[in-house]
Amino acid sequence: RKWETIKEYKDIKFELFDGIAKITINRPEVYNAFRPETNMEMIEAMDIVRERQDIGVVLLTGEGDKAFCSGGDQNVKGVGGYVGEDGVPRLNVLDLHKRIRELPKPVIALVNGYAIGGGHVLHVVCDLTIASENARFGQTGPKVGSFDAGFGSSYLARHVGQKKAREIWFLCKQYTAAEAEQMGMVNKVVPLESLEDEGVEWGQTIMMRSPMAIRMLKRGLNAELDGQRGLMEFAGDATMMFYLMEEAQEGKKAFLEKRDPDFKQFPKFP
Ligand code: 1HA
Repeated sequence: RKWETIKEYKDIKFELFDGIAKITINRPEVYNAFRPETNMEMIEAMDIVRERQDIGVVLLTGEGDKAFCSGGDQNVKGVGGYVGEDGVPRLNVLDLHKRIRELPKPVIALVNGYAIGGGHVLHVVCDLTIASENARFGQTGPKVGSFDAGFGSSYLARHVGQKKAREIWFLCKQYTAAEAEQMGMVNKVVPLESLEDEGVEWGQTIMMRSPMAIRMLKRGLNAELDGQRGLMEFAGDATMMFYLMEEAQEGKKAFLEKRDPDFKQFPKFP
């Protein structure tokens, strides 16, 4: 399989194959921990995916066979956030969470090793998770002086239930891929050497489905949990679909032609 580079970055690889984008966190020396620049690059890559018509699915993974992502890079954890080369402390992985959530295309986490701390949250936020047999999952916040009470807690609880979510966060234990699958936060476990193949196969299957149907399902599943914000995304797409209809075009045409619109011609479905 020949992955073609979409854009060169420092901390990530951003590649394309058959309509499937792959974002790989490429900092294996720190178990793919992220620093502010890593998140900025992933955010930009997600924005490119959003704009490109030829991309339907994203795979998110980590370089090597040790880690998917070990969370925030502890070497640059400063006062008020993780400090980038510009000296500014940031928690900008939260902006990446929002991008993943709002992207009208599925994001599949391919967890190839440790998904720990902020790295665990990252897979939680993705639409689907496929894990290799060697993957290990867990939170560390209360052990290392952090917590993610946002999607990392509330959305996790939707996957595994409130009791398990509290156990994961309060005890900071690690869980095997099999345990994570049993808990309902992993869709499938495969051998490490088949992880990418499985991800590409899922991606290709999704690419054969109706993009609008997939989009509206993601919006609807989000909207139930995301309140007014989720409703806004759902409603935005309803407007987009309305604009595809003759009925919406009639309103615009009548305005431009300085006449009353003839909406009577359109059906009132039961
Ligand atoms: O909670 C948040 C946020 C909350 C709200 C808003 C934004 C947030 C943003 C981020 C986060 C967080 O991510 S907090 C949690 C930060 N991460 C961690 O606490 C995980 C730290 N790492 C570990 O617990 C372990 O390394 C491990 C369970 C993943 C693996 O253990 P293992 O197999 O014993 O390997 P280890 O020797 O510990 O690590 C391998 C190498 O990777 C080490 O480097 P070396 O000594 O070989 O040079 C280790 O230092 C490095 N490494 C691992 N994780 C990190 C790391 N270096 C920097 N940062 C890391 N997170």
